[in-house]
Amino acid sequence: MSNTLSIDGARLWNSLMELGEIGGTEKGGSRRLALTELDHQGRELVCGWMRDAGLTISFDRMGNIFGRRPGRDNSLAPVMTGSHIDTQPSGGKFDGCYGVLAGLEVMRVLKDHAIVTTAPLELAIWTNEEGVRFVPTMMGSGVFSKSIPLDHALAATDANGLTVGDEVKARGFFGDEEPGQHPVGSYYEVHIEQGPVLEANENTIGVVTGVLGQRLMNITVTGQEAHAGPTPMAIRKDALQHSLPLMTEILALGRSHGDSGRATIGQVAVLPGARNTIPGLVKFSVDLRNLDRTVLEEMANKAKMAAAAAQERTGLTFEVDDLQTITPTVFHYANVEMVDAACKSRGYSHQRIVSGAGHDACFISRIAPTSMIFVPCKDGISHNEIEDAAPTDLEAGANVLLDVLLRASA
Ligand code: HGY
Ligand code: MN
Ligand code: MN
Repeated sequence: MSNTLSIDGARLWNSLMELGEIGGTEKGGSRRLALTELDHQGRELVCGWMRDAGLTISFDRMGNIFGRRPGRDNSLAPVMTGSHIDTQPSGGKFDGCYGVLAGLEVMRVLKDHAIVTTAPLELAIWTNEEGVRFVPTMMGSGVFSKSIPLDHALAATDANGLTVGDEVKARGFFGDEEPGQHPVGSYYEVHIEQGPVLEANENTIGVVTGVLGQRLMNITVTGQEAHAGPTPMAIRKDALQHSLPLMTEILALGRSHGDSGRATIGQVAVLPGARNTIPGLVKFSVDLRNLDRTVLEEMANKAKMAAAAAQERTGLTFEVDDLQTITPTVFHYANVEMVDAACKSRGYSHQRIVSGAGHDACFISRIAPTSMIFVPCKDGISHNEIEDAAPTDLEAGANVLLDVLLRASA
């Protein structure tokens, strides 16, 4: 494989910075929640770049966007790359966007050099990967891979009662294509690691072999609102007071279930939210992860049992809402080896790594041979406005993607 061809790192960096300005935040991050006007503006910008790079754009009913580059034999299933450009509420410029724009940069380089592959290439932008405004998470790729029913996804509502279906139509990224009708020959996604491993080991590339599984839940605790002054402590039905021990127990699950165990409570609503009213209702999110499917199930069961025991002990109501189960992912050996070979041929320092973060590649790996390419991010920080990455690492990851896409579509 000749490595004479390389991507234009400055062009990639400039596109990342320009996209990052849409929904730009004070500390240099981005806020473009899925299917908001800002997400729409980001999609419009990137679709314009995709057209300029010679791609033909199509959408499916989930608002997933596909940019297609024809090959010599268009009867072949496309080799696909992609990621997401929706962000966390206080997200960074690189999570997801790097994968889309590195894929775009590959298409730009191939156009610059008038290179035609045998199989067609496609660049995908998946709808609502982050699952912040609308649950379930990794929604667009989940529906595309038939892991999430389309109707369930389109009916998902945000805090204001707006549905995904309404918002996809309103933003004009609604296509007639049934999600998943699109053949995929193989899929490669490049992403920042979002953790500390590559930087600590001073490796440029992570050859991703798999992804932790996830169990996402909401727990609602119902007590009784009462006055904070006259109500003695002994007779209170304080939903927050009785939520705290359960939250502590759930977080401890992340530390007691192996190196890949994770437990996070990222959202907590305390109602009615008045300083001098005893909380009658608390609703909180639970995000459990593990590489071992059985252990993940054990963690989820322990969380549910702890909630049931809390209800027994306190007399308050503890309701567990099982939102989403994503089984651990093992990427395809041949695709992983292809990434590894590309790193060796480029002389990039690299290592095998498991992803703690979920990615669209998890779902796409259920319908097509898939692997991922990681690059380090500064201090391993992500889902944070200060998220940062070295231009040289971003360039290296995109070069590996270029080599892998060329090889896979040869
Ligand atoms: O939650 C995740 O791992 C991803 O960032 N959606
Ligand atoms: Mn991501
Ligand atoms: Mn993310």
